[in-house]
Amino acid sequence: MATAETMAALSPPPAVGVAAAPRPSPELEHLAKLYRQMFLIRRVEEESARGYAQGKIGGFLHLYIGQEAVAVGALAALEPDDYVMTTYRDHGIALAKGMAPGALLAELYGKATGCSKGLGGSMHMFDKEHHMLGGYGIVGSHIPLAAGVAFASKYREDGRVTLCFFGEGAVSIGAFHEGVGLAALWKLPIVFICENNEYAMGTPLSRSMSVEDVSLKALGYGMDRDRFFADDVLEVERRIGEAVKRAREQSTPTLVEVRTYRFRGHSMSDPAKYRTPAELEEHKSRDPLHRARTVLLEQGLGPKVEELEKSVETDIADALKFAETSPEPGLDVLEETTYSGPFAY
Ligand SMILES: Cc1ncc(C[n+]2csc(CCOP(=O)(O)OP(=O)(O)O)c2C)c(N)n1
Repeated sequence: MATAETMAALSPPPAVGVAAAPRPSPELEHLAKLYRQMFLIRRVEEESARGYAQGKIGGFLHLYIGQEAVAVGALAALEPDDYVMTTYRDHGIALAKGMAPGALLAELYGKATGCSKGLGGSMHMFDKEHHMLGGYGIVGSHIPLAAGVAFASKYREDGRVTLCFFGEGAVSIGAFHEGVGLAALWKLPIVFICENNEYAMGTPLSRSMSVEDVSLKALGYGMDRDRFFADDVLEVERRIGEAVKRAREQSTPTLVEVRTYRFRGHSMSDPAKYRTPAELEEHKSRDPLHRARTVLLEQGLGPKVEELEKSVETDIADALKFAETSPEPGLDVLEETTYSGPFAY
């Protein structure tokens, strides 16, 4: 069942009429598909929060609620074989890249069927099949690694693009400048996406950077840049799509600053008292999920919305059951991944 938070934000779709509705335009069908992905991410995150509160999930848990349009819009602009790397706030991006909700929830539950065999947890969503090259816990650390992935694509001439997501807190870290500088110098097929959600833990951007327009950092490296709000998932797809096209066709990198907001604290242990309720409400009133849903309802797609929300609830129930009933990793995995196997020497 959807939580009170989701249901309060999303009013029920109007009752299904008897007359057959005209077939929606391809653009509306596409918006419905993206809305389903955003709704799935939000519901997975709500269930993760619930599992954490119940003590079923250990370690850290950084939720993506509020930022869904960034992952869904950006990944809609990719080809399936393209690569993605991100931070510890990785659940939404992993799902948008195609990871099964069951593999994600099982990983959170520390189960052997999780995407990282239950050994990584929330911050380490990795999915080789879908080219999701992981969430990383050290701020900024994956930015040079992502440049390396893009270098490999250029060297192999495989035509793939890498998307590298990070928060605005990473932009003052040395690794950001190392990765971005080399990508510009070597003209790598990569798009750097700064998800500016205004806070790095409890520190607002205005207290950590002298220039608040993050995209201006691109100028110092002679790199293309863009900057926009993530209220409209289709606009995110379009704008990231332009950067992806440049990367694929001209092998030039872009720094994109996407303005967004997280509705929850930094992690589950953060009550987010550094911001006012009014500020939070202001951002919630621009919730990208609500916006996409309103467009769909206004265009007469109420029955479709109802159907897809129901199908998400079924997927979530199946995924939760899978995570709950899966076995924990055995001691044999511990030895194999520590003393033998591919990393042993
Ligand atoms: C190198 C390093 N320094 C500090 C930390 C502790 N830390 C974890 S998350 C975080 C804030 C990062 O904020 P931001 O990059 O804006 O991403 P967001 O959490 O907002 O998505 C910090 C300082 C860390 N993980 N790595």
